Amino acid sequence: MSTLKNTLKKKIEQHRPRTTRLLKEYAGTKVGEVTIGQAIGGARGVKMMVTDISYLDPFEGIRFRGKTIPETFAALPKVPNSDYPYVEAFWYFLLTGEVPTEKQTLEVVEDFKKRREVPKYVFDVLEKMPEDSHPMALFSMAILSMQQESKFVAQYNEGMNKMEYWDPTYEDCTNLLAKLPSIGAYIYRMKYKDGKQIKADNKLDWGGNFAHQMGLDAPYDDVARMYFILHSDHESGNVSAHTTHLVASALSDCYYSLSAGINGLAGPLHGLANQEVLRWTMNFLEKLGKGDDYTEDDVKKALWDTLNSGQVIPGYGHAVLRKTDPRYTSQREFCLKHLPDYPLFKLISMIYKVTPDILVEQGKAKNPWPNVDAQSGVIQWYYGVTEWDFYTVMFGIGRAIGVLANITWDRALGYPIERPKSVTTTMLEEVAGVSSAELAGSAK
Ligand code: CMX
Repeated sequence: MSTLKNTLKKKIEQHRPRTTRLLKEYAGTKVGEVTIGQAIGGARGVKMMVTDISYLDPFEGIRFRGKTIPETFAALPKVPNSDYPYVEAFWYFLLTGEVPTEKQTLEVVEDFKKRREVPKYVFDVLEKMPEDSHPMALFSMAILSMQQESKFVAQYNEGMNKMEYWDPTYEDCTNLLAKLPSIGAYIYRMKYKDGKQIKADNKLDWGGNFAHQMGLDAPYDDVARMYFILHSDHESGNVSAHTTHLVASALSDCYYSLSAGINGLAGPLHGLANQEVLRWTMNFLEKLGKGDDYTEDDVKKALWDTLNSGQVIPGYGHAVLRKTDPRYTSQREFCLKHLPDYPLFKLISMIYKVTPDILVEQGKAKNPWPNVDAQSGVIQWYYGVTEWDFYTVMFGIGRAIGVLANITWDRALGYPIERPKSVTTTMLEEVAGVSSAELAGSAK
């Protein structure tokens, strides 16, 4: 058994009694109350999921296994001659909560390489899809097409003890994760580079090989590592993480579950916002027609036009965060180091300067600050990835790290099928002490 799997096994055995005790002795203890606002309003803030892999504080932002983003980057072993860590080390860290040594990391790097090869039929499926399919539809389809590879399903069908579920889930998740960068790069080159594909380089790590197969030189390998780690996990309630968890809770395997999570990430209020940010910005420049000769007032007017036409400003606001997203800050720091004078970065910075005040003045958004998506596209653009409808695929490759680690733990701790309760509008009116007859009267 690999060091990672063995460490994970020990961690699972240590953890199980904690969950069992809470369930046996404290199942009736209240965690919070649910209001009518939460029942109608997307369950915002309802504490009804458990994960130890990351935690999102509204003001501080994300911590992975207790570490902030800068602490995470500083702690993990780095790829030689790179500023960023091995993504494989991060996978080890998310799964076990332990920072791996260099040796343990390289063991995972080698394990991923062995699992990297994508079955040919996946590419056949992609090639048969309509030419104008969105890259996210292709990505989701590619993941789903591998479902019959599931070791979990094979062992389940043979008859497997519930305590063993985590083992084939771990195997499935690792097999799937190892292939995702090659699938993403294939989609990119199939759609935008005349289908001229680049073979994987087995000397390279997961992030480095993605850059290689995309056809992009250093430091894009570091951009990829940074991007994947930053987008990995954002606790459990966001649409992609929650969907993956929900589908997996029916004991659907990781191919079904991740494909579903990716479909949720493809929505413009979630992961697709990163493509929307670039689309908004390029539209702004095109409509203005003055090249880089714009003023703060031009930007303000365009933002107000967006709001006044009933649309959202992409890349701003968040369901949990109430401050600038540290994932935004981390990418901004990258830009300040590598592309401080790049005109598009200056425009993104100007939007950052003026947008929060405008959203506050409008008075609707609870959080006027930027999220991760406001700052990611400019980096891609700078390094030549200007096809913005591909951006969410890269978000999805990163997000897979977090959600696959989570469903492995879901199986390890025996979390049951998820099934919250719905009520009717009349029931809510009864709780509120109002009647719909009054409303019908006032509408006359
Ligand atoms: N621009 C304009 N209006 C916004 C806004 C924004 N950026 N953010 C929130 N609002 C509006 C909401 O649409 C809502 O309006 P209504 O009352 O008319 O329905 C109101 O402000 C209150 O919303 P909220 O409680 O502040 O935000 P929610 O938790 O409902 O939604 C989010 C959060 C992210 C969907 C929302 O802020 C948004 O639409 N942002 C723009 C899209 C975006 O950047 N999404 C990416 C989020 C990060 C990610 O998942 O990748």
